[in-house]
Amino acid sequence: MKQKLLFAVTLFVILGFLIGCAPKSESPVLLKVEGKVKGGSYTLDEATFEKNSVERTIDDPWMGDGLKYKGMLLSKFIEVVGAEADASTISLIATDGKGIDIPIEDAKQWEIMLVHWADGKVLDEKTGGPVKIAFPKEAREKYKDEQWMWWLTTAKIK
Ligand SMILES: Nc1nc2c(c(=O)[nH]1)N[C@H]1C(S)=C(S)[C@@H](COP(=O)(O)O)O[C@H]1N2
Ligand SMILES: [Mo]
Repeated sequence: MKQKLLFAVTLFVILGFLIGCAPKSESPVLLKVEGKVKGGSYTLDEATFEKNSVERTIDDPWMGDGLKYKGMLLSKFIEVVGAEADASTISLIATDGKGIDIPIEDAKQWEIMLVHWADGKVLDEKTGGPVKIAFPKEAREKYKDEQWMWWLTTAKIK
């Protein structure tokens, strides 16, 4: 009886160890963040991104009005990546080398969104994924249609 118990306990310990060592299923990287962030760099994965995401109905000058977009607001992004107190600008860079600089002041004032889902589906290359930027109505005076950058993969906090 004692032996059986010992066996069961040993099995449990070994199983626990194996489960603990199993490679974690990794969440895909959405944005590499560099510059003035805690620790010098930050890798924003999809799981963390989703946890901090919100949904908004947005009129997209390129894709149409009233679209259900889900993503991270830039104000949240600054918090999550740990932007340093003296940072003033978020520079977002796309795979084609194009980019946009957004003052952190604007990010605090307006709900500027890093979009990763549209109508429940992940943005693909055709629709501007993995991440594209979307501006709310109130910010359109400053940010023109041409500045709705797609294919964002890097952010530099300056
Ligand atoms: N990453 C990225 N986003 C971008 C662009 C671009 O070249 N690269 N072009 C912008 C401009 S100038 C326009 S007019 C629209 C539409 O681009 P298109 O005419 O190439 O479809 O996307 C905007 N977003
Ligand atoms: Mo354009």
